[in-house]
Amino acid sequence: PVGTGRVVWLTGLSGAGKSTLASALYAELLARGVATELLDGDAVRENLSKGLGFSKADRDTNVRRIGFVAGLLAKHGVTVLVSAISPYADTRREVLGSFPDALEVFVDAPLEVVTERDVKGLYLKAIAGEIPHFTGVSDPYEAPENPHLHLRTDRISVDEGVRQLLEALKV
Ligand code: GGZ
Repeated sequence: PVGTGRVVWLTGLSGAGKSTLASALYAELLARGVATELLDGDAVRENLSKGLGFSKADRDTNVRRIGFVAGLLAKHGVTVLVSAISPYADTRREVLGSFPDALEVFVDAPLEVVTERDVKGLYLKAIAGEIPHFTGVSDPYEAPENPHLHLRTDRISVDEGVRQLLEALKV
């Protein structure tokens, strides 16, 4: 069906829980028969954005590419779930601003918590200076000032996060 699908844009630090929430929401939407697609930072960087690094210019290019693909999908009525750090407020504003009803979701856990979780061991390396431009450690993260949804993943469960996302989507 051609129509306008929603774009749900999850932004936050590495390890905050963006991918976990996006994939749980994706499964739930599929189960409800909602046409949906997932654009995950990791998968995008392995394919669409292969070769890009983590300078502001490269991150912005990555985020704009994701926005472009999200637009193509949304045009066909697909609910698009984006999971990418997308650390710069100006670029998020630009890309999200191109969708009439995009939801900006701040997936938030304090730096101490994500450093403690350190799912991939990246924070330990970043703190040791082995990864330059690591978001939250040696590179900026500009938190959304007025997100549609602010999920504190150190305080709520994945199920509760998904519940709030579904409520925000009104599905
Ligand atoms: C941040 C980095 C970096 C640096 C590698 N800074 O948690 P992850 O591992 O799986 O997801 C992170 C991913 C960041 O890609 P994004 O496309 O989401 O970033 S952005 O929106 O800013 O373009 C992380 C890993 O790549 N990673 N180096 N320096 N995260």
